[in-house]
Amino acid sequence: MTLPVPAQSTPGTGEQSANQSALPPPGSDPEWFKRAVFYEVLVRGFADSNADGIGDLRGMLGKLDYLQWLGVDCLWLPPFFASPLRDGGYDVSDYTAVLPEFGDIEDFKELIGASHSRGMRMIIDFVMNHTSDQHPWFQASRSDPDGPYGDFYVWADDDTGYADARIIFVDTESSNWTFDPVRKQYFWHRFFSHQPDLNFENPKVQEAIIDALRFWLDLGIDGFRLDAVPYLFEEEGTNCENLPRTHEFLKKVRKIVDAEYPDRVLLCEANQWPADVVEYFGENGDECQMAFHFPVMPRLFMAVRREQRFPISEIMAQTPDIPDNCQWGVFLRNHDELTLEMVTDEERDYMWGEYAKDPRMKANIGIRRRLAPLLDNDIDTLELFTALLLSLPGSPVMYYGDEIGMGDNIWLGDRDGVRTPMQWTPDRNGGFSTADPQRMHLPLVADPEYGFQVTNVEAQLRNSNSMLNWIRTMISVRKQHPTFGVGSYAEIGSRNPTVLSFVREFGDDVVLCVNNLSRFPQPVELDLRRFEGYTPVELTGRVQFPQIGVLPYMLTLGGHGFYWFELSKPAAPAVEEEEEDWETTASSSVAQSLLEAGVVGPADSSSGSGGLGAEAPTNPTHGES
Ligand code: TEU
Ligand code: CA
Repeated sequence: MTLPVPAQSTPGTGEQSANQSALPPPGSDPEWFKRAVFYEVLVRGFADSNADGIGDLRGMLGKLDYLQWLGVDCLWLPPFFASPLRDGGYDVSDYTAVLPEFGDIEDFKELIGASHSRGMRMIIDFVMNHTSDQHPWFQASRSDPDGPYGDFYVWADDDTGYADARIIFVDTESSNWTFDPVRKQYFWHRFFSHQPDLNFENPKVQEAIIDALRFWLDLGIDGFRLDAVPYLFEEEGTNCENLPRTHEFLKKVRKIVDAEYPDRVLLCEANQWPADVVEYFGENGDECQMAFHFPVMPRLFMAVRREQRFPISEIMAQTPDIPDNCQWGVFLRNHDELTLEMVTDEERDYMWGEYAKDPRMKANIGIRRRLAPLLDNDIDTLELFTALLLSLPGSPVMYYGDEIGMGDNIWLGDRDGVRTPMQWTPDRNGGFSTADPQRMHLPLVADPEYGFQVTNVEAQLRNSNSMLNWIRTMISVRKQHPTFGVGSYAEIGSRNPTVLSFVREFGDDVVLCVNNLSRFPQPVELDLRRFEGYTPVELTGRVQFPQIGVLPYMLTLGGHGFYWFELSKPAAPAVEEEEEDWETTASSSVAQSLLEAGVVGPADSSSGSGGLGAEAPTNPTHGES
């Protein structure tokens, strides 16, 4: 069932011949990830090609045109390796084998070839911290302690070690140690007890992991999302997170990847505070090129509910600069719960109070809901959040289905409620699969508000005002301004705390972003003196706004409204040159802009009446003196 995805708007981006990559030659674009829009897509949940109710690689192959049309630059595939699937594939039982339900290596090769031929890169998840207890390494380690795999895991005679290490999956685990009846010892695990941690003290483990990384890099992937990297090494008396040995090993991996595989990215998942996360870039950018900015994510949700910018301003202020060759990964939601590991206890209670009114919405230290339900399916708030995702410093990482406002199912276990099948059409199984509905690996969302009958790609493709088309437009606007990917970030303060404003600058590409975090219309006056004489042009409609003068720049925003303004340099810098004292300059340009704003007529400009806050006529020709 192919969807009527419109032919590629821009010629040449259509499909090259299947095996001819449309990507720049390897080695020629090492920082592609800084300008990329990422899209996390679960193989299991995207499209089922063989009617067994389980999404698969060939199903995804059939949807690449849709992802290219949407404007995705890089796919992120969570684990699709052999696994008992007790943790959504993050419990790997063979690092170099595709889970048969998903397909095989040939399917994967074809998928990556077809993705590259559309100019779309692909990174895959790699779970190096732990394996499934079904992995042959663990089976050998427990049954033959003196054998070659005896020391592949972290074993101990009792469960008292590393007592300062917190438990992450508090819903299911009461200890990070589990006794193994075969080996009659305890093994260490930071996540589920069926996910024993690998012992990175053992060089053979490091070697085996690096071999597995090479296996996929040889197949042409563009990089890895490195899962749960803060926990690779343990040390008594520490919280066993972010240890120097962990950073050493990641630097070793980076060196190998850079040396043997140009233009590949390492995107690390370190759910940590900003000061700890930036260490994963390495002092001089010699560790991971990218890292998710976990702390900003929950604060977007906090700020909009508190209708105050401070949660965002504060965390951005706490976020250290990063090496030039590095980039943050910004996300709103992903395949996990909305994690509240990196907020204070009060903030966590506040977030649970605001966003998890039903206890079933809680999972571990977070909230297992999708974006649209979290924001009460309010289109303005959804657009505001998407605008922040696409304009805050870093590369945006979208989550499959959020582009159509998919709902969730809090009655499913663990985090499966946010991993339900993609909703392509109002037909059977939402067009995800032609299997019998009862055979779905997870039920499709079928509630009156978010059900696939109403929320699906087909319906939104047809409606030019749909969330889907709007997001596609915003992604294309973003692509026209490299500053969104590589520009600096500077917050513009104002007396109205409900409005978050910041400027992204990259040479002449200057964009002012103004965001109303409150549900009510808000006025804001911005100190834009350093852009005096610049003319703001709103980016979605290319409408010119009044030229910026020395006076505070007045804007009004609708509830949860936002603006993206391109600030284009004034044609000819008129007055600046003459070294006039401020008094006259100010008065002259004040008069100038009042004049231009038509607030006062030429004759009586000297009277200075009208002053601050006077409405400037928004006629597009304004400023083209
Ligand atoms: O999660 C690792 C991690 O750090 C968790 O804290 C994560 O941020 C979240 O709170 C977990 O729900 C990764 C994967 O994203 C997750 O799906 C896996 O379950 C976990 O690793 C174990 O592999
Ligand atoms: Ca299938």
